[in-house]
Amino acid sequence: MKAPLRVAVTGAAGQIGYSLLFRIASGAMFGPEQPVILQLIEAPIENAMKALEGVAMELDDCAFPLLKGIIMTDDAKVGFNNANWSLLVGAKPRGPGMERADLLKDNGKIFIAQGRIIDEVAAADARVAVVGNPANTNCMIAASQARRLTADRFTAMVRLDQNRAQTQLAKKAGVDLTSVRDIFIYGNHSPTMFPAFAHATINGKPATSVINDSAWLQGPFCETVGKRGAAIIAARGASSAASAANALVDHVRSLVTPGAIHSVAVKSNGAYGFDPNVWAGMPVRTTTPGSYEVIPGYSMDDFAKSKIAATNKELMDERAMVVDMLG
Ligand code: NAX
Repeated sequence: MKAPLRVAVTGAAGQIGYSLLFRIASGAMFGPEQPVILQLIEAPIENAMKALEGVAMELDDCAFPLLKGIIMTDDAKVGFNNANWSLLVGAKPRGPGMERADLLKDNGKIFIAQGRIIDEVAAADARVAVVGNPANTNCMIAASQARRLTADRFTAMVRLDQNRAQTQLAKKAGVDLTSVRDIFIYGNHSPTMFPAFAHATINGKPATSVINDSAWLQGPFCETVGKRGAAIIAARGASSAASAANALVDHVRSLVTPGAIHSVAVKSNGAYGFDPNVWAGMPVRTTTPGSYEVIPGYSMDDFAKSKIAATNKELMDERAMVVDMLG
């Protein structure tokens, strides 16, 4: 039996947490041979810790063979201690009438503190995946605090957007979604993201020739993927949670699977026209478990370049709003 992995999860009593923790404990994230210890972190507020106790009772009641321990805490130093993976799901939601700059700054404080503590107390092989919004910028902020851990250890999730795009292409083409490959998300996890349909394939052929409808690809396709989160809120009265948890399972599973090709928001190396200081969605190939390389060389036409310029600008604007907070 392998030694258990320590998986810290913030916002563990929230909506996404409620779908996520059971998937981790069942083996969906790290595989059926890998035991885990869940280190659940909540905000230091009474209701959250009480709700967390209920979630932990349910985890106990699942009798997951791979679950070797549960830690519940509102102290980040305890929660991130020796963590191999830190999944940063908890964040402050945008309140009514709140300016985006204030949201960025309020969350910035949370991610500065968490970045510092992870750098201090997490395991030597620590990896961090950020979900809490604005995810790319929160990830950049957390990474800015690290002195021991290198920037490549900090990733943000754009996998939900990739999964959404894959399904939309499959539906339009009338094929099984497993026929759709190499659909990558560039840029911010926000409506400006760019699902680069020109490189996607359907049954091995270019998606653009199978679908053969550039007006749909450039218009409704990009819009549906970019605004899917809002459509779910309008329909469900609550933001996407199960699909977001599922995407985080995919994000981490792909990052621990050498050879996997997938979209991850990583520190830009200047590729594809992104500013080198932002965290942007890119196509990556996992090299060794937890490590990856950006796949270079996809050619971008004028439409793609303009979409990437817009999402890069948004990321740079977000960075400018918090730059005085960075380490
Ligand atoms: P909830 O409001 O249900 O849960 C958030 C939880 O985080 C709460 O229990 C809260 O007490 C906790 N929390 C807040 N501050 C904390 C702190 N400093 N330390 C530890 N815990 C803290 O939100 P939920 O629906 O679970 O969404 C969580 C985050 O994911 C939000 O920021 C949301 O915008 C973001 N999303 C990101 C997505 C992505 O693709 N990157 C998609 C889904 C989701 O919208």
